Amino acid sequence: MTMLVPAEPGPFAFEPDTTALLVIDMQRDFLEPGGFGAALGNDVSLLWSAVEPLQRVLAATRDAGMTVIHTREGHRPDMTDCPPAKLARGGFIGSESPNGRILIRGEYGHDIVDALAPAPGEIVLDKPGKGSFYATDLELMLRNRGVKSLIVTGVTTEVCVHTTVREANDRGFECLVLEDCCGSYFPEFHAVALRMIAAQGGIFGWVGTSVDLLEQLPVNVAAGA
Ligand code: C5J
Repeated sequence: MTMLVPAEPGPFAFEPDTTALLVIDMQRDFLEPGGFGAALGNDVSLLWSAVEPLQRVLAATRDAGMTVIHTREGHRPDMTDCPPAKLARGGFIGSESPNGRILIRGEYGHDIVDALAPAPGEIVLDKPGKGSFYATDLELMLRNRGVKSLIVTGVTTEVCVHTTVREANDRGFECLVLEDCCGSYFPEFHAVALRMIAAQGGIFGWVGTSVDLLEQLPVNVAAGA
């Protein structure tokens, strides 16, 4: 059952059985006041435009029985997995905040926002870096499940989403990035990051919208086509 989603630079073909939805770092520390994003001086409200479309995509992919993976950027409480070079430029990591220690696993702020809470059985992947493949078992899990394509969403577009798409592309996974399900503190970076993915014949992957994906997904899956 191959599905075709209108996208740039051309239609994205995928099969739900071999496709996973990746929801990257929709954590309180990036989306809510008092966390990492806010400590860096960003307007965290800019990321919330992705939440409602992502809720719809999550509902459809769950209905379709697709693999759903949520990632969380963060570190062990003793921060032994946080490179000094990262800490030096993100000096708030490990600091106390109203939501607990910033970007530390187990803290309230490190977890995913309530609106996008993982459903039972969905994979929640903790990662110490920007890329979802770096120092994680993501590739192993995808290969074990026979996943070939990824629908990529989350924040921020030009940092963790982009790094993950590049890593995935190098590993042979075909990525469709849903532009309305991603977000950035810098609208211009969001736009350019998406253009970079689809440029040059789709040098890193495809860029589409949740609306176009959802036009395909529920209808075709419900019909068992
Ligand atoms: C950042 C991320 N922006 N999840 N992390 O530092 O994109």
